[in-house]
Amino acid sequence: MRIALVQPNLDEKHENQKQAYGSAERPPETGLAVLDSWIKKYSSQQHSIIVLNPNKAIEKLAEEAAKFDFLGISDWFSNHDNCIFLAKKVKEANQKILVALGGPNASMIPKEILNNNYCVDFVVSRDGEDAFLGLVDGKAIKEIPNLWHRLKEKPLFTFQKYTDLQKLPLWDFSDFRDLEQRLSAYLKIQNSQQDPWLVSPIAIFSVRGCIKALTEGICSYCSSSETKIRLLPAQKFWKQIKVLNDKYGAEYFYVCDDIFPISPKWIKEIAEAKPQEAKARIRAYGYLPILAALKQSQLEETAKNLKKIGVFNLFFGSENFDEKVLAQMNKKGIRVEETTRVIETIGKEGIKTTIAFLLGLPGESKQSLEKNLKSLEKLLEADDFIERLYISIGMPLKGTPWCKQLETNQKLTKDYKKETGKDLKTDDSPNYKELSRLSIKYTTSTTPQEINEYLDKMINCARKKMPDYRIGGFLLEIK
Ligand code: B12
Repeated sequence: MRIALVQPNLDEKHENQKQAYGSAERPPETGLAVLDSWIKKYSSQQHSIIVLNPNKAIEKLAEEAAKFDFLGISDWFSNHDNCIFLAKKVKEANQKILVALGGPNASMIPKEILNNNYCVDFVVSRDGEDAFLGLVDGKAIKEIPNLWHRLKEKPLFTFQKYTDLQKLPLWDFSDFRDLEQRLSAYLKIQNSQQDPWLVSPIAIFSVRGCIKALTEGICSYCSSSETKIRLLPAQKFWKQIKVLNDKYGAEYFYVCDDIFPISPKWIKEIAEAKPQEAKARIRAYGYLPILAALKQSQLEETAKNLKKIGVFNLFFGSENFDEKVLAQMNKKGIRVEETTRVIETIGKEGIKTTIAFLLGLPGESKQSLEKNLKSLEKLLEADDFIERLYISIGMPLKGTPWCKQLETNQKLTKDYKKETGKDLKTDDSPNYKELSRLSIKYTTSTTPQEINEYLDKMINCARKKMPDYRIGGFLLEIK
């Protein structure tokens, strides 16, 4: 079978997203590389797979994609309209082509996608490896895991299966079109020793699943967490890095685990498994309550091991310093003083911090906004340990507990229908600006104007400490 995979670029309506990197260019997609390597290793058939270059006009991309027998598209909320446009166009040009959507957004709204878009044949929820293999090998639908289909008219799910990371082959970008060009900005910044935040790194991973979601439940705004934890063997983590070192000279990575330092033991294991010749400069996510709960000596040891691994920045989603606001999102916070202690301890090992705020969550008030501003001011006093700020207005992404809660608010859904002409429950391409605005109207005691005001104040406060391109976020203004 001739197979094409692609992750389209941002939809026009989401082009104002700020990634907090100097360039909007992204390196080749790890998720698609992983799927490609899985097919090569486990398929009984001879397939040819190409990962398309998304950096061209979407109409051109559709023309190219229509020439294949199977098109797999990686769907994020931020590129969903482009995914659907592509699916529609390829089906118009080639009625025999099979189109499957996977990725974080498709995983959350499979029914809405299949009900609203007849150009999509299948939706894969979460782990894509075995579903993709089953589809391209033509297995019986009922035997394919994680698959949404509409063989009996309405969307139905087969069964859930988690990929065994021990079985994961080492992946590379050998089937990516225009690879040299797609890696050029990344390699240029990396090799000229410029500020790493000028370009997005290549994503790698050591863990699938979120330990916070497992132990405390999923954060209500999160669209990507899973409660089943799987670890990549530490040696394999380094072997993967070595492949990327040797084939492409890539050394700058984004460990995309929901939480990388899940425990001191895990971090120690990875640090001790590091081969001398492996080269890695890594940004990763941390969870403050886990690190703050460690004894100071354990925290210091973990910081040393993170440094040995090559971590130069941990991203902490503090989100909001008002406990009540956080509690509504099923998240525990820690106080500014504790946050500062953790940031300073890791900072002494050269590991800097990205801090993330989410404003406009249910329960937000003028007082809580003020508290967040004061907290940021205080945190930024801690030397120069915070080097990057991610600040967003909360978006109730479809499929999250937060959005499901809003769907039960009749006044809100009525307003949403009036403004957009669509039913929030069945919408697969929500107007998130409108939805955020309505969430603020019905679940907070503040206003969009007040939130914009505090957002500006917080951004201006950060500007005194960091260049503009290191400040980013999801929705940066609301009317
Ligand atoms: C790395 C990353 C980035 C990198 C991307 C680098 C790159 N080359 O692609 C950068 C920094 C550029 C980035 C930017 C953004 N990101 Co980002 N990013 C991630 C991150 C941390 C990891 C993605 C990854 O590589 N995972 C590892 C691979 C192996 O997993 P995967 O891609 O999910 O693929 C698996 C399955 O999903 C599935 N699958 C995926 N696609 C397909 C397709 C088919 C056909 C099939 C069958 C299966 C399948 O199979 C794969 C193997 O199991 C995720 C969070 C996360 N932990 O996943 C957020 C995430 C994907 N990003 C997100 C967002 C919102 C953004 C931004 C809009 C943020 C912003 N404000 O700018 C931008 C958009 C950029 C753009 N131009 O499109 C959201 C998407 C939310 C959603 N519900 O859609 C996520 C989930 C984070 C979050 N929790 O909010 N991001």
